[in-house]
Amino acid sequence: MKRLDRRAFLRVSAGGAAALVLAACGRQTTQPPSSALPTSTASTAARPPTATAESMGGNAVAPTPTLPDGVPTEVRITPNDEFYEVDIGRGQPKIDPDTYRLRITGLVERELELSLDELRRRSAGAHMRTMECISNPVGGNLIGNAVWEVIPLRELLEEAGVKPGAVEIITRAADGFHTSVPLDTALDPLAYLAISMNGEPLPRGHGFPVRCLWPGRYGMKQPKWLVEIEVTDQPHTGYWEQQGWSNDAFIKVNSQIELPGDQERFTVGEQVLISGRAFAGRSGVQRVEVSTDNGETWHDANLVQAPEHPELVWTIWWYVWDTRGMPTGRYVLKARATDGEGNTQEGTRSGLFGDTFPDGTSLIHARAIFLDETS
Ligand SMILES: Nc1nc2c(c(=O)[nH]1)N[C@H]1C(S)=C(S)[C@@H](COP(=O)(O)O)O[C@H]1N2
Ligand SMILES: [Mo]
Repeated sequence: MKRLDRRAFLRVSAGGAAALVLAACGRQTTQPPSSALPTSTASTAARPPTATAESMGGNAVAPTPTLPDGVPTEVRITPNDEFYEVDIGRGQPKIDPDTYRLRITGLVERELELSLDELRRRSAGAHMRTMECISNPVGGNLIGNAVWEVIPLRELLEEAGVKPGAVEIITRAADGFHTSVPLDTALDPLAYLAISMNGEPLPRGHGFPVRCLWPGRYGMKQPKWLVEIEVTDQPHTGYWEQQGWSNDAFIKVNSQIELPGDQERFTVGEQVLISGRAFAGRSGVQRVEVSTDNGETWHDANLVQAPEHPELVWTIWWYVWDTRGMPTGRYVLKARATDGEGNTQEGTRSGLFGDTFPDGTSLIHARAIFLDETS
């Protein structure tokens, strides 16, 4: 908990005495308890260990601004009909659930052929997981978060009995799409097959009846309409990989500003809520910083993370910008995230496919807003 000193307390008001709020800590659940919100009654509840009532200024303290509306308190789920869809454009297969079979073939002791009912019986319950496309551009929407009912792939591979010499699994889909991941990814206890999405059977556009959910990799490694898993001793080159996209497809640390909107106008003195989402690979998001001066200075944002395996779910972040006393004009807002291995987003250039080719982008998202005179 070394990071606690730097991150556990967040200054949400300016002036001589700041209200200090218990904020995000590392990768744990960070929903701010409502009692720690900086209302006038709660502002003394979460005070840094070093501050005393006297040093906080007693009655001379300027009134603490209340939090603006819309401060996120939980990790958001993307409704199925708003969840982005990417496919290779050969039409979305229509699979009959009664005759559907998932085949596990190749370097195994016993090939398996599993019906949807047989898969359902192996369900390990519902788990939250974020999916992002490798070609999601800076500030883009090719990312979504859902609760999926899952079957751990590892158990199926153990049932089939993986033979020595296996290095990868090739995953094949009903639309002709195919890709592969190393065997150790397939055997990761968090490598799942999904059969439902946000409480409904997997929608057709998202791979009915079965899709893959692998930890730490972009969507291109996670087939929808899955029909075959072949265990192999030969490295395989998948559909997008053949066209030059990354074979690893490890998710790069990235973040998007969602609020405020681009070119939005505020009045000097307002408490401006800056918030968005961040996502990273297997190590998760450990920090998000916000700049209101085009990257000159950075401030730690509050993090709101999933209670279970937050590293595999997007991190919602927020920061309240106190604009009292700021000059009027145009301000460039930026957000940058750092993953669990210490990789921090940098740079703002934009190249081919929004700089996503061939292995995704980690460039910083920026947004301009305006501060106008108080009327
Ligand atoms: N069968 C099949 N699976 C696929 C694809 C595809 O074209 N066909 N596209 C992949 C890509 S590039 C992404 S980003 C994700 C998108 O999943 P979604 O459409 O459910 O968001 O599915 C992956 N799985
Ligand atoms: Mo993708």
